[in-house]
Amino acid sequence: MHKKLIKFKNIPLSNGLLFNLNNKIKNYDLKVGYNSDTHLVSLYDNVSPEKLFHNDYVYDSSQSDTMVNHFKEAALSIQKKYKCLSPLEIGSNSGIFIEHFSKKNPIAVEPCSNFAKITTDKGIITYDEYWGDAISNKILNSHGERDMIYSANTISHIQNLDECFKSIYKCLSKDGVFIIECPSFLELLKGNAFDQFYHEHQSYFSCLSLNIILKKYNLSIFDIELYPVHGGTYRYYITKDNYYKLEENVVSAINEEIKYGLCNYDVLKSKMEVIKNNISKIKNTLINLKEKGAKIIGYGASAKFTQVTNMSEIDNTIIDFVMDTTPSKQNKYLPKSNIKVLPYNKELLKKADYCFLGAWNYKDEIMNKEIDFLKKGGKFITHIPTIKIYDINNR
Ligand code: JHZ
Repeated sequence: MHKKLIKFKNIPLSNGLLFNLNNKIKNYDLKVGYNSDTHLVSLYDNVSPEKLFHNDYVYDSSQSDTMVNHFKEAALSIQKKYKCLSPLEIGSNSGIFIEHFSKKNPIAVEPCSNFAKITTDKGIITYDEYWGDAISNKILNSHGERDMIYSANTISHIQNLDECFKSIYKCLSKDGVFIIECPSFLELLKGNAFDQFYHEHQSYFSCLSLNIILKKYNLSIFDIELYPVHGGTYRYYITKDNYYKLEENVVSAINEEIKYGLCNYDVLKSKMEVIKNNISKIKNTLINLKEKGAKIIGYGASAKFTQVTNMSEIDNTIIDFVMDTTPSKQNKYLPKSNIKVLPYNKELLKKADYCFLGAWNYKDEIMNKEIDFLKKGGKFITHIPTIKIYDINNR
């Protein structure tokens, strides 16, 4: 049974940056619901995938050292564990995972053609298509079954899970392994990371909900690892027809989720109240600082930055601009808040008393890089798990 959890009204697309302030923006309600049969929390009445993932897509995973290292380590560790003679990545973005398989004839699927081109330029056969029935048939016919299918932060973007998992089952060899990485819903709730709710993120998987859904397709999670990236990410190892033996850590992960209350609608509802409260606190803190004359800038124009500013009604009268290293985001404006994205430049930090850390998930990486700013009295603000100000003494 489907139950409503929370609705955020009039939210623009988090990566829908504007070329100029005359551009028309479209806002959509962001509706989050809970399915009491599968225990999956997901969006309903979402916008179409074509509006979200297209040839002007701006998110580039290679802009953060943390992610570059994470995906390299993932690629090496997976190749140590499994043969990986016929790897496939679904949602390859800038290719920072699949490029480490270059000696093994890898294949990539990436619907954003600007990023598909980047992976192609790295010498990897890349199909710029949405994952589903058509592309899985094409891959099977042209290249044969895959013994390792990897997908990070993409399966949680796919709206038609039925077609997605049927296509995986079809392409995966008998002894193949299907590996999904995506933020853990348990960690999202523990960290109050409400800014992970945005239109791109269709499903907020827990180990429990994902396993229930996979079982309908004769797929199941047999191993699991937790990584700190994106606020707490699970790497799920999935087998076809129970080829691999179930590890105890999967059972423990599911038990922890049940104990926390991920099957309990009232617990989830009460967490939504905490989130609403935090959103008001963020708004009040930033407005108070601004009223006292503070200069506030943003650091890292992540999708989460767009979400937190719009959810807490913070705009360019409060945050002067946001710096980001991603060329395709620079000199554009964040939708609705109208905050301008400037190319990263250390000198710009000198204009700020406070730096609002949109990319809170890279707090350590960024604070280490900007230690001089802190030493000179600058402060960072993070909003997850709750609003907090860091200076040189408490970083
Ligand atoms: P970052 C993306 O979310 C989008 P976002 C997507 N929907 C998804 O699923 C998640 O990832 C997992 C910049 N930056 O990685 C780079 C600097 O400028 O938190 C990025 O624009 N300087 C696919 O957008 C942004 O910050 C730096 O030193 O929330 C971070 O975005 C660093 C470290 C980052 O993902």
